[in-house]
Amino acid sequence: MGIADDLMQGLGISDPVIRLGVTGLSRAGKTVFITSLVANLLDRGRMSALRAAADGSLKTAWLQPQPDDTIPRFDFERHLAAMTGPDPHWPEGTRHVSQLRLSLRVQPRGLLAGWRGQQVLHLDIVDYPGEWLLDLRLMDKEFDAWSDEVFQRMEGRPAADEFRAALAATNRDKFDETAAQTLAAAYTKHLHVAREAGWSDCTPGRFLMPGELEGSPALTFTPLPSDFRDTALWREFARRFGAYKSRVVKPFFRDHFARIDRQVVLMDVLGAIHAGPQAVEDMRRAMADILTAFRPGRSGWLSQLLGTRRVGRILFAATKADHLHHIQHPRLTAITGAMLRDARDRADFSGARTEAMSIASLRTTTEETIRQDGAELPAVRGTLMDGRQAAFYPGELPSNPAELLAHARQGADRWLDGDYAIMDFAPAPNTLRAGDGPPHIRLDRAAEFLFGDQI
Ligand SMILES: Nc1nc2c(ncn2[C@@H]2O[C@H](COP(=O)(O)OP(=O)(O)OP(=O)(O)O)[C@@H](O)[C@H]2O)c(=O)[nH]1
Ligand SMILES: [Mg+2]
Repeated sequence: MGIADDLMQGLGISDPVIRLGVTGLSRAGKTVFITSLVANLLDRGRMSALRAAADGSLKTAWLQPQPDDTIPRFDFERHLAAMTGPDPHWPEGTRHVSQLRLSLRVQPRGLLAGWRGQQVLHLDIVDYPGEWLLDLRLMDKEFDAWSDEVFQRMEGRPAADEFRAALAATNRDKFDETAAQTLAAAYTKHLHVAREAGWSDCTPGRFLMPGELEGSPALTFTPLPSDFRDTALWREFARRFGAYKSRVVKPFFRDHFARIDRQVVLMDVLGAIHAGPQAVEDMRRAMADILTAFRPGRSGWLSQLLGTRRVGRILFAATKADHLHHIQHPRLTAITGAMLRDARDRADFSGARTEAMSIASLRTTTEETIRQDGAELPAVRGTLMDGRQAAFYPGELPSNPAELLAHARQGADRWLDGDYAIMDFAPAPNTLRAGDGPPHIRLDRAAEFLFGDQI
């Protein structure tokens, strides 16, 4: 680095920026992850696996006004107060994309360390829903093909009958805005209910999180059965589907996705296992679709948009691992890795480094052994959402992930050897020691993988 560069940096003009994308399907744990990561980077007492924190080269971290004037700021203080305040609770679901800038002052290591002064590096963290990446699949589809696909997908999913009933009651030969809104509301409800029940692929993604587009024509359409073809309703919905792609999906990829350097994809793998084999298979497919965004191929609008830019590292993190005793964590990681294997093979990540991990952004439990029918079981204890304390053993994950995934792939509707229970724990009341962030599991290792090489 030359003197001119040093001078520029002293003035804060060319401080390097790492844009860290945080995504995952709805309720995967994005908000809790960002809040805990930032809190643990500000107070680094529990970040020993982040090398720069352990060896002291990371001197200070502080929050800055974020640089993009049109993106809402991630509400770090409010979420942290919810999770670690006197009456700890989980933050609310997120309603829009948001961003936060954390600046880090680092003493460079290596040969010239003494000679080079401290550097400032900005970590811009962007929170966006994974459903918006799933929308990529819509881009090369026409309305009729998309409609067919969605009707196939709808089989066996909840609240589909109400949408079908609304369709049957619609006058298809005359386009009427009120009728369009009724249909869109029934379809959106179906997506929400399916999402709640553990289904992953619930697109169009913006229907679940409309933000300022709520009620706009670009979000007021639904798939239509083929016997609606050439009707007035079909023509208008096909047009709106086109508008959704060009006015909603494309700008997201251009303005947010294309600028990301490092990415974490959070996955509620335990939640899907609990929901059953179909939810696991659906999550596997959704993840495969999400991965195509990171390997867009040679042609097509996305690769034109990205040019030579690529995400350098992608972490796939199974969240909420505090529901399991640590002796089961390797199995959870293995299942997560296996779930992605096909997708990674298909997507061929020659450019990016990827890794699978099991983490808990906010640890809510302690471990203990419980006795049940004469057996000793490795359990976890925490505070339930109603305030009661409970110790709980969720069942034993299979040692061979292929077994579990094969079962899911065969379309089974329940697991063979018992169900995997899951319990909702509330954040544990805790008194943080000075210098410590909130308790977590392997958040420091996640940070080391994601940007440890840059600081
Ligand atoms: N036990 C445990 N539960 C977690 C953890 N992280 C998230 N959760 C649970 O998962 C829920 C969703 O977490 P969020 O961080 O709000 O998820 P999100 O991906 O931001 O969700 P949306 O914004 O609605 O898409 C929380 O309300 C908690 O119930 C964790 O580390 N441990
Ligand atoms: Mg959120």
